[in-house]
Parts: sequence; C-alpha cells; structure tokens
Amino acid sequence: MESGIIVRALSGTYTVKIDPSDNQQRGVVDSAAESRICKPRGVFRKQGITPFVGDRVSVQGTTIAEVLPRKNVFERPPVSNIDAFVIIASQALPIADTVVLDTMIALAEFKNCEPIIVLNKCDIDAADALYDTYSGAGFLTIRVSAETGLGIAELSEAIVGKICAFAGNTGVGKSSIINALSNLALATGEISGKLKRGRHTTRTTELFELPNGAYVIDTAGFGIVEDTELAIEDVELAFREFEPYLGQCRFPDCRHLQEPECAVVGAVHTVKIARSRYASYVKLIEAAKMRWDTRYK
Ligand SMILES: Nc1nc2c(ncn2[C@@H]2O[C@H](COP(=O)(O)OP(=O)(O)OP(=O)(O)O)[C@@H](O)[C@H]2O)c(=O)[nH]1
Ligand SMILES: [Mg+2]
Ligand SMILES: [Zn+2]
Repeated sequence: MESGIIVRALSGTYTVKIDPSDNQQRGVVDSAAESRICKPRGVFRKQGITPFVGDRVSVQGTTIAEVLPRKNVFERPPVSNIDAFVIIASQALPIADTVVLDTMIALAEFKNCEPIIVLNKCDIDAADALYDTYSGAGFLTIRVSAETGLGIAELSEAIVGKICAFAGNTGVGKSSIINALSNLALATGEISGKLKRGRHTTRTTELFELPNGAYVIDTAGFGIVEDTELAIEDVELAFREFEPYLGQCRFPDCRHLQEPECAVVGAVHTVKIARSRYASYVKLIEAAKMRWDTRYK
C-alpha cells in the first residue's frame, strides 16, 4: 500500500500527492512525485468519514483506503493537519486590527498549530509597534516585504516542510508573499508555475507546494468564523504570555477582569503584557461568556 497527502479536493474527488518510495530521498521535494486522482472508499460515507485536504492517507490504486489520525481540523475551509498558521499583518494599508490578529492567534494556539506573525509591506512601514508586541509576547515575528524581498528567505526557512495556512486581511499581501516564496527558488531552477494564479479566486480547496517543501493554503478570512469554538477556559490558555502569571492571582478562579490583586492585570500595568493583547483577551472572554450564557441560561 502507498501513502500520500491530499492536496486538492473537488466535489468528492481528491488529488493525492504520493510519497516518494523509500529508495528516493525523503524530505526533498521531488517535482516528479506523482499526483493521483483518487476516490474515497465507499464505506467512508457510512462511517461518516470525509477526507480533507491536508489528510495523510493510505491509497490502493486510485482508492483512498484509510485516513490517518489528524493533528487538527478546520471546517472553513475544510483542511486538516495545519502545522503553522502564518498570520500576515501590516502597518501600511490595510492596517492591522489587533483584535482580529489576536483572535486568529488564539485559534491557532487552541488548535495546536504554531502561529507565525508576518509583518508585510515593511518597505512602507517597518511596523515597529506590532513587532514589539508580538515578538515580546513570544511569537516568531518576521518583518517582510513581498515587494523588495526583505525577510522572504527567513520566512521560507521558518516554514520548511510544514503545512501552512496563510491568513490575513484582503490586500495584506498573502498571494504576493506566496509568489515571492516560490520565486526564491528560481535560482535553483525549480518553480511551480501553478502558483502564478494572479488574482483568480479559486473555489476548490488546495494546498500549493512551495519549492522549499512547504505546503501553503491561501485563504482570506481563514479561521475567523471558528473562534466560536473557544470556551472561557480556553481563552486564557490561548494567550501564551499570560502563562507566568497564571496561578499568581489572589483568587484561584480569577478570570483577570475586574478581580482585585490580579497578576495578569498587574503585568499589563508594568507593560510586561501588551495592552492591546489584554484588550483582545477581554473581548474574547466576553464573547465566550455570551455564547455560554445563551447556550445554558
Ligand atoms: N508596497 C508593498 N505593496 C505590497 C506588498 N505586498 C503586497 N503588496 C501590494 O498589496 C496589494 C495586495 O496584495 P495581494 O498579494 O493581492 O494581497 P492578498 O492578501 O492576497 O489579498 P486577497 O487575495 O484579496 O486576500 C497588491 O497591490 C500588492 O502589489 C509589499 O510588501 N509592499
Ligand atoms: Mg490573494
Ligand atoms: Zn487574574
């Protein structure tokens, strides 16, 4: 039996990139690696199994025989096994909304995928405040410019071999950065022309393979709708820079809102936690509370 990864889904048909056989070098992108159109086993329907883009699968001929256990699942778009959530923001137009950024980051943390903050359009504005906030909070934060190529090599390095969802406002430069990442390999003579999609919107869900072996999915608004999955107790765990203060508050059940002698609020006052991050935390807690109340009251 062979194995592979689903890179494309279109009305019940899946494109599976077949893993190179063992005598071929692993971890090296093999542009000749076979892409095979496959159908799921009939029994999947009865079992309620829907293969997703990103799934690791076993295939027999042109049949998907098994979907291997998933690291995580996103519903919109339907993808699984996302290793890194590459969140693109900028201090040039469109200027980042930190609540939106922090919601995406919280969701990434909740789903066990690594948030990578990419500050684009640094040729126009170096985004110092965003850089300080997010690197200070403990995230890999990379300044780039799709226009000049600044930071693109560093980003490429950071995502080697990972399945990445590129998320961010429309116009922030997701497609431009993906193009820049694929052009990076021009020097080595490898380029997948299919990335040059320009501004076409695509209705299929697809992973694009970059020359560095990363897979990327390029979707405006990725993940935003799914913050509704975050319960109150998930929210504090989704802010990694709060961690040193958890358990230090006066009340063990402190939600870090209006309670007296709260260590988290103390850290905001001493600027160890960024004010904008704390403001996003409060919004996410309020939203989670509201959902809980409407569900259970
Ligand atoms: N100055 C400058 N402009 C950039 C940079 N990156 C992208 N742009 C411009 O910003 C505009 C939007 O870029 P896109 O790559 O289409 O943005 P996107 O995030 O893919 O947008 P959607 O597909 O609508 O979600 C284009 O006009 C780009 O030329 C950059 O680093 N610097
Ligand atoms: Mg785009
Ligand atoms: Zn507290």
